[in-house]
Amino acid sequence: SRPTLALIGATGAVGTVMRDIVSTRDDVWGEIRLVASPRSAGKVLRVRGEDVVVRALAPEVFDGVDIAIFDVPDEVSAEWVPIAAQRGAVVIDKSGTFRMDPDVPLVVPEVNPGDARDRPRNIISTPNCTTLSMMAAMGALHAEYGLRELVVASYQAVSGSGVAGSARLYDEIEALAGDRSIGQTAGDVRKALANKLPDESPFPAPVAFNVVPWAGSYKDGGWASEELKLRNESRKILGIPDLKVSATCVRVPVITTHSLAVHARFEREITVADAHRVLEAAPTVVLMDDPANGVFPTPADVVGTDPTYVGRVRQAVDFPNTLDLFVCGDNLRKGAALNAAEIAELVATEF
Ligand code: 2RA
Repeated sequence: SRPTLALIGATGAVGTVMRDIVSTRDDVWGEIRLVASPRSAGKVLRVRGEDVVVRALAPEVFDGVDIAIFDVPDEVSAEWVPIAAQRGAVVIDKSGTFRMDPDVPLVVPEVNPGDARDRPRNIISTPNCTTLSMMAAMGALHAEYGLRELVVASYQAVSGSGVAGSARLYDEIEALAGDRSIGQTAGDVRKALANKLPDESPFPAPVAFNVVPWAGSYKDGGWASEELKLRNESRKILGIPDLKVSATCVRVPVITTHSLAVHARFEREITVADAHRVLEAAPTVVLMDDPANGVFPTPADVVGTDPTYVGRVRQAVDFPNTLDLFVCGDNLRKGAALNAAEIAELVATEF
């Protein structure tokens, strides 16, 4: 019989994309239940062309649920994911709470689909959107050439911080639009925004007319949590416990689609042609690599689509077996909702 799916966090930035994704992919679901905080309960939202009333998060909403996809803050997942799992649902969790738990697989269907079957806690984690944005491409290259080191700089979209992140960039742009004197004196953007948008921003600096070298929370040694996630999660997904990874995460004035500049060293010799062949053969990767003709991926051209886009593949001149490349992926789709939906579809085949 067709499994019952519950979407927890149905009204958030990812939840909205999730409803679109389950409405447009092959329909393998019986009932689809929408769940959110009590604040959103009672709202009517459309899924698969039908109106569904949002239910408030409570233990009973998991009765009869086969698979539950959670996209809620870490502390909500910490409390509610075990409740859903104990009530018999296979939980696919997007939060950071369980990702590094050795009893919870961290799955990217293109890279380690088999891990989804080994889930002693009835929980499967889906990675951080920044890690996910490069995984399909790096997984394909790793499978043939053996990845040894990654040095990454991210260019992260504001919707990574949810609806509030997108709202903030739109508000900042609106507040500053038309003022052609802005962005020319130290602190002028900050000052103008302090006057016009006194509410607290989800970002630690202006994000319009700016780039912000920070994503996530403060960690020892001056690292941002996002940078450590990139390291730890890449190691776990790729199954390379000693993969060397160093990252700098930066927020940029883009609404949706994360980009990464990746410097990757491999075990075996690899040329640009080798990488092109592997990436072209990877079903969910799109190669856009003809810079002489202005062809490379940019967020504005890929937002709203499913694949991982790769361009600017170059042989690093001074580093053996090393490529530099640029990756773009929609952080709300493959970076979040789509990966969770693909894991859910994998699990659904067991029913
Ligand atoms: C961000 N990766 O972009 C985070 C969201 N989970 O803020």
